[in-house]
Amino acid sequence: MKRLTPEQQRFFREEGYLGFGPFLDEDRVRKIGEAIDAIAGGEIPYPPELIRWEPVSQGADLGRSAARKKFVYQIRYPHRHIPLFMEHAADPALLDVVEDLLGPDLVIYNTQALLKPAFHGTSQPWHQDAAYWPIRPMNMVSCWIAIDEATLENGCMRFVPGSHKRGLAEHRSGRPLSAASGGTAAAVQEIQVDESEAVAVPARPGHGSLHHCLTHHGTPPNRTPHRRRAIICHYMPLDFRYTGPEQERPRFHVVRGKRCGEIV
Ligand SMILES: O=C(O)CCC(=O)C(=O)O
Repeated sequence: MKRLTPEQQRFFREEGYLGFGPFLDEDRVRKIGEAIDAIAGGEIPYPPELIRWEPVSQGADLGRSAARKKFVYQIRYPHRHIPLFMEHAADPALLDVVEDLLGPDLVIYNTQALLKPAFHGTSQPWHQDAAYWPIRPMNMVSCWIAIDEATLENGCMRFVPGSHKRGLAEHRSGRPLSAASGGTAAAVQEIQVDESEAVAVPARPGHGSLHHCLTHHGTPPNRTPHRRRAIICHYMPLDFRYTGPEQERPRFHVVRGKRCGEIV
């Protein structure tokens, strides 16, 4: 046991999620926030196909940094492109928490920054991460950390407790995604849930939550003047199998355990 109490581990096993914090101190939150803004604003080079835009951005002048910052909702795989995000994903303090849930050999599946701009940040419909991911067994953990205060009003995480025990549900395709690649669906995947079962997990900056890849979760839209940014790392144990098309297979970083440092 590295960082979670037996009660926190039991809660995660039973409920499929866990509110946790702090993960990050103020300085780290500020640096990650600045890097997210610099990518979103086009101030540092970033592969354009890895940035996704709010549906309301259509017709906007995205050449201007301020306008871009209002419309980016997803920055994919920042750990592969910016050292600060690799440092974050491999931060021993984070890995200690994840090790308590997944065991000693940890691999990064993916990272992303998800932004909900003020006034028009769209919802992330209810889904299970495993519906997007060509990885088996379905035993992965996501570590979601707020960069700005996340409330129910501006789009904090919501989970359906215990839903990870119900297997993979059939998803339907919702709104199209602006750029899709690498074993990821071309449209937002969604499921129906009974919202009366859901719990919200608001988070202060630097705090957040962990969830299992089968847990039903989603976030409401942001209609407030307060933007909501988050940095998310997705982890899996070393004994994973990639089941997507071989030509699209990414290379995954081993960040802890017996093959730490390898790319597999
Ligand atoms: O941050 C959000 O809006 C949604 C996050 C999410 O769906 C995830 O971390 O899997």
